[in-house]
Amino acid sequence: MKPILGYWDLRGIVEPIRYLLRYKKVDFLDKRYVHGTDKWLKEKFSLGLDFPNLPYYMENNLKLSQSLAIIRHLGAKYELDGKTNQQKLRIYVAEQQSRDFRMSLRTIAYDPHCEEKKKEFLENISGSFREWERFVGNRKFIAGDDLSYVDFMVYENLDYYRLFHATILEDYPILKAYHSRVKNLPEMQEYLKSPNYKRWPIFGPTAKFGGGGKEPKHI
Ligand SMILES: N[C@@H](CCC(=O)N[C@@H](CS)C(=O)NCC(=O)O)C(=O)O
Repeated sequence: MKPILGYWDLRGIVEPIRYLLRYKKVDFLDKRYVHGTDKWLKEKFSLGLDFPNLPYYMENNLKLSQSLAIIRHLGAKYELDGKTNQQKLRIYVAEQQSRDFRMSLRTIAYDPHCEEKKKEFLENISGSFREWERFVGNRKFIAGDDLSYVDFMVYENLDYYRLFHATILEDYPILKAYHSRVKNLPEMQEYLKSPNYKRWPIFGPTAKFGGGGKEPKHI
């Protein structure tokens, strides 16, 4: 049986996992549940997951939920989890930092006053961008010369911020180049140009930004 990756029909927290599987050309079922239907709730408690949730990943007898557990598993399985201790440490730090970085954007994206708060938010988040800029420095990827699973997470965050504010990466040339480098990996391009990739929406339907409606022109 093919591996199955289950999630909502949007990018959300699962897209970095989709990137990894597509990058490795894994033949898997990208199972998408549509918001507003009860398909997920009907299946949720009968899939044999310890902690039923979305995303989930199934491969032979392995049944996992929790997006970080899934991406760590796949990172190890496909040798995208750092080659040295030093690389692994950078991956661990970036993984957690990346979650925090995403949560900042998620919080404003779901805020009913998202638009009014946007300017102040962008001023406050600039410190995080500067930290990421220093962290990447002159490296090709987060861990160094070698691509790892965390690159798919960091790329996705930068892409969300770019969607939120079209010119945000212009002030951070290192991050802009890094974002392009990951995006232009031939395997990524193949996926991004394929009908399997759905670039919008990026958040759930209750988000004030990214939850649906018309996609931004600069997508
Ligand atoms: N910590 C979990 C969070 C999972 C989660 O909150 N999933 C949301 C979508 S992002 C959901 O709608 N889950 C389905 C449910 O609660 O039944 C993870 O990283 O996988």
